Amino acid sequence: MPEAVDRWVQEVRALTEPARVHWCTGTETEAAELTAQLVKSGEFLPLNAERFPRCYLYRSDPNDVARVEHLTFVCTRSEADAGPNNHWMAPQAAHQKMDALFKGAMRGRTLYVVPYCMGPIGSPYARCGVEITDSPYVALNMRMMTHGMGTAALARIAREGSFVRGLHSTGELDPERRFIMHFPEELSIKSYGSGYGGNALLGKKCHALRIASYQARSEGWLAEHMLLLALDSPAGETHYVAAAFPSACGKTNLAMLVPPAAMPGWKVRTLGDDIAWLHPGPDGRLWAINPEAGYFGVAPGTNSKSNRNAFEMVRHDTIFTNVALTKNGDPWWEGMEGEPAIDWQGRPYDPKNGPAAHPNSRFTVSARNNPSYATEADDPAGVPIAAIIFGGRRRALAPLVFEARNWRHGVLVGSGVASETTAAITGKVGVLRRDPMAMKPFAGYNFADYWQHWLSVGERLAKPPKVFHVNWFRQDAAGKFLWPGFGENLRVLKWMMERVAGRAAAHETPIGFMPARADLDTQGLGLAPATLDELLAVDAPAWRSDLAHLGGEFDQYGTRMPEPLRLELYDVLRRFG
Ligand code: OXD
Ligand code: MN
Repeated sequence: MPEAVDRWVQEVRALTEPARVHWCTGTETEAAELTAQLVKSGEFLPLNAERFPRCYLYRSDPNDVARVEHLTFVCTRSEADAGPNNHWMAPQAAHQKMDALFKGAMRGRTLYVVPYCMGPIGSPYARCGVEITDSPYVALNMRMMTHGMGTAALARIAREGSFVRGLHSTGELDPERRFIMHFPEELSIKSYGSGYGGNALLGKKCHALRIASYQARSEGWLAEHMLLLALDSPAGETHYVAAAFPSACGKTNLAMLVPPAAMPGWKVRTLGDDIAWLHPGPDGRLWAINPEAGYFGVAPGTNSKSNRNAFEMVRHDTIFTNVALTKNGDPWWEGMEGEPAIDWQGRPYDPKNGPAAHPNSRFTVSARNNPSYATEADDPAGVPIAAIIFGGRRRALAPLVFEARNWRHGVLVGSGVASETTAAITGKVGVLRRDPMAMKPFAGYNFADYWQHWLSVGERLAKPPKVFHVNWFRQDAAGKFLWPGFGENLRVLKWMMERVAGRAAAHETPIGFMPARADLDTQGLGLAPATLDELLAVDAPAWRSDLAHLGGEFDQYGTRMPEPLRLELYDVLRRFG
């Protein structure tokens, strides 16, 4: 038993006064016991055992259904280190506030000690943490979402000595007493008052993104909100791609893409659907691991057409959160065939009450359930990245695809990512917000320093990946999507990989390199040439005003803003003439 962990557990025990302490081992037996306990207490509803073996439905408090960015803080000693991109609180004040909430918070409850590893347990790039939680639902989710939960992670911590401390209590689920605090300088997290997803499964957004991004900066790597996929071509080539999209923009769907019938021989295999840790390798390439071992995916919209792999993988050994039920006890959400009978709050379904499944309802499942699982995800060395893709959900402006001129321009493209908001966070849906590198909610430090760090990482890459930007979500004036999306996105990936291999044509525009209509494989799609032209158009006045807006965003960062990025922005403006 690592002494530092034991000491910390004793401290937390004295503060929170639980009735019991349970050190998680991660075994099947333990998981079965926790599950049985949740079934007994009524928190888990077993689903139809024949059609959905070992699947359960969990309903969260209706007040607690999404990440709460306005209650999420980065507590660095200096406010400027957290940056205008984060809510900040002084560490001492934050600790005081949180410790007052945690005082006696676990009375009558069990304190679970959840050691875990982000990344393959034998990987030098992996990092360990321990989450203390009073939620058995969280412990079970962490078992699927992380590597080596329990004994294996604890053994690594004993060897290494260091770990991220994450303290969590569901508290009273009172939104007035809910805070997610990060102390990157201390490698610690305190989360109180929510039992949901990214607020409570501390390995994910809190550790693998906010704390890790800070750690990565001092250690010379990047922790990013990116899916990771392997793209196999009919000629037998494999390329690894990392892609950053804001929440609920289809990262899981892209990571598990099923090729269209018109593209035989192509294959997409999944390494990860949400987070990538990227390291410059000794060979001058960028190497990536997925720190996670499972998916916490958005259920609505997942169906046999949009994502056949995901649809199949959630048919066994899955925890569903806030989905609806059919009359047969099967899980149901919008976008699926059939009818809901019971809504996400357990009421008989009535369309007057809104959607049957909560729009941010989720499935938690082990990555190994995925029929398209890429075994390279287990490689401790990671995989070399050929391309980084940025993207957002934008009705207008951003074309289907363009390629940055070089790494530095790619950093500008990433910093300009913007997307229309979805249900993954609380707040308004459909509002365009700037979400640089899709990391607005997740960068654990000042964006200006973060962009500088991206530039510095690029300097260490003799063979940097190509950087692209995509937009699957362009609409015409009537609000109709111009691009079919889903499996057909492979056509765009194909062009990118041909670019990487130096085989595909492109022409230069002020925003970067773009395919001409004929450079994209659109055979059999039935897209009107005018539609393709619209998808590939660069609207100069609209771009000028978008870049001016981005320049205004940069101004917020004052003198910390890296000069090369400003110069890059002027360069694009200059190209527009
Ligand atoms: C997620 C998110 O849950 O980005 O992955 O919100
Ligand atoms: Mn995410």
